[in-house]
Amino acid sequence: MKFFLLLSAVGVCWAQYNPHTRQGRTAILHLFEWRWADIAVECERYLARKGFGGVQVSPPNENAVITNPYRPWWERYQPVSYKLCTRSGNEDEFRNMVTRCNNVGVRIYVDAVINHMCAESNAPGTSSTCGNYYNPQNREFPAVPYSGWDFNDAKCKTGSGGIENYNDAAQVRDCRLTGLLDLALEKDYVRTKIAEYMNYLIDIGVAGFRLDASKHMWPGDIKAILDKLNNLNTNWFPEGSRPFIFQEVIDLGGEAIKSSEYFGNGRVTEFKYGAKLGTVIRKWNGEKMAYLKNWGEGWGFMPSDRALVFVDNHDNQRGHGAGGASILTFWDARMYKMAVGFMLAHPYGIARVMSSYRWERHFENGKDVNDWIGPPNNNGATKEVTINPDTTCGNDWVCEHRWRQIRNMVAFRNIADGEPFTNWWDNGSNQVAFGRGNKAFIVFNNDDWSLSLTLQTGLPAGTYCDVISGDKVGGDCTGSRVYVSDDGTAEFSISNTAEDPFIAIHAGSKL
Ligand code: QV4
Ligand code: CA
Repeated sequence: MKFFLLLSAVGVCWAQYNPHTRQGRTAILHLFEWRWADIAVECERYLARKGFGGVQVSPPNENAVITNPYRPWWERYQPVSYKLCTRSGNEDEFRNMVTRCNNVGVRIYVDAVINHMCAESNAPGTSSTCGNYYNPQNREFPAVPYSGWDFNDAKCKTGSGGIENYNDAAQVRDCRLTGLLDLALEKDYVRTKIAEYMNYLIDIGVAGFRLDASKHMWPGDIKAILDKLNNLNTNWFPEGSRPFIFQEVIDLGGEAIKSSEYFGNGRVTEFKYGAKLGTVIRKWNGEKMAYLKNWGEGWGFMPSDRALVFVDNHDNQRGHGAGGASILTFWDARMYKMAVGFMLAHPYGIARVMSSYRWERHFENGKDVNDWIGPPNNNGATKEVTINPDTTCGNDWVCEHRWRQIRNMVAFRNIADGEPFTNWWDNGSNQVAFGRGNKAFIVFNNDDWSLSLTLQTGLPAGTYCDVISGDKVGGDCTGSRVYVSDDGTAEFSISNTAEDPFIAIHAGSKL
């Protein structure tokens, strides 16, 4: 029995489904557009202590510098080469970040843009983040090098050369996504160049990859690239560890391409999660929190052990990609905190927390025409993430991950890890509660009336600090307290007008 357990533990540790987070850390964090220098110090001063498992970073490879509009965030999804220089920093800074984060047990996952190079419409020249020459019209990317042979121009069968119909899997994979030059991933040369880039990052010490635009790549081509990857760097990871893989596939149903085609390669982003949770918390379409009782596979989501979940991402928080108007973001802070709280309390999937910057939104006919605005910057140079005396961030960095309610739910998820979903209660409407074994318990009131009742928590008797209204500091609670009786029950009351209409307690918040 012991031997079997040991074997299965090793199996889990090897697989591409495992984020290789340090024991007792679960959630991952997207530090969108952060500089490497800021991420390094954030790992050391905050993330390790607060129990974050790892960080998804913006693409580290050279991209086209776009000046019309001026330095949009999305220029980073237009590769020019695999050299490591971007607005986030140079190669030395990247290496320094990976080392420092790993040394405090926080992993780094790279956003790998390997489906395409930059858009055909960019002018030839050296307007790129490392200054390398490229000529998209001639398919010249000498810093890789790629040439005309390495693109899908001949393979794509649409008249425009772009994707015209998402019900045709071949054109989704072989044609251009919004004008982006589509790489011929069936060629061994192209696979090798991409694998060299990813192996370079693995050897530096990254723990895995988000594979951008995976829907636009054949699962078999992705597999052929992954088969060329090294094991993780043994300075920080056990011998034989495979890189963590999560593939960006937007599958809300009704298209030719299904998430399940990608399960063999690694995890897949579950976009239904944020779209549905937003609808429930907003109480749109007759949805209510009571229906969350069978949240997860019960809602038609992919298997939990294949899913990477999030409330919002860098695309759909500004109307790109999928999810639509139901997506909750920091702009709707009250509902957002509830949604992120629910996600982190619930056992389904690997959870990713979003950390954003503020931009000036300007809606015309319901669309934000400023959806392109890049990170806070001085003449294009990304601004430092400064920290205010109250621990929030300055320079227009939102730092949702530093909001008490979110940061404390990351700790809740760590403590609840591996515990079953238990003691569900609901009022048939938008008041719900559930526990995680005998480790943690959470109660929500998203109704228009107050909640006041006694619930079975499953927790040992004692006094617990609510980690939503405050923290446990020393032997005291800075927020409200919950008294669990010998029989595991406790009284809860939550006003519907509270700024945060939910309460969460766990083994680590017990006095
Ligand atoms: C424009 C026209 C095109 C035309 C082209 C001609 O709109 O019709 O073909 O010019 O040159 C930007 C612009 C876009 C522009 C294009 C090329 O928004 O208007 O095309 O560049 O210059 C991000 C942004 C995109 C951006 C892209 C590249 O979201 O707007 O395109 O970066 O800079 C689908 C996919 C999914 C994708 C999602 C957004 O299935 O994979 O759309 N999500 C990922 C990333 C996302 C990124 C990409 C994929 C591409 O999360 O951030 O797109 O790498 O659902
Ligand atoms: Ca493609």
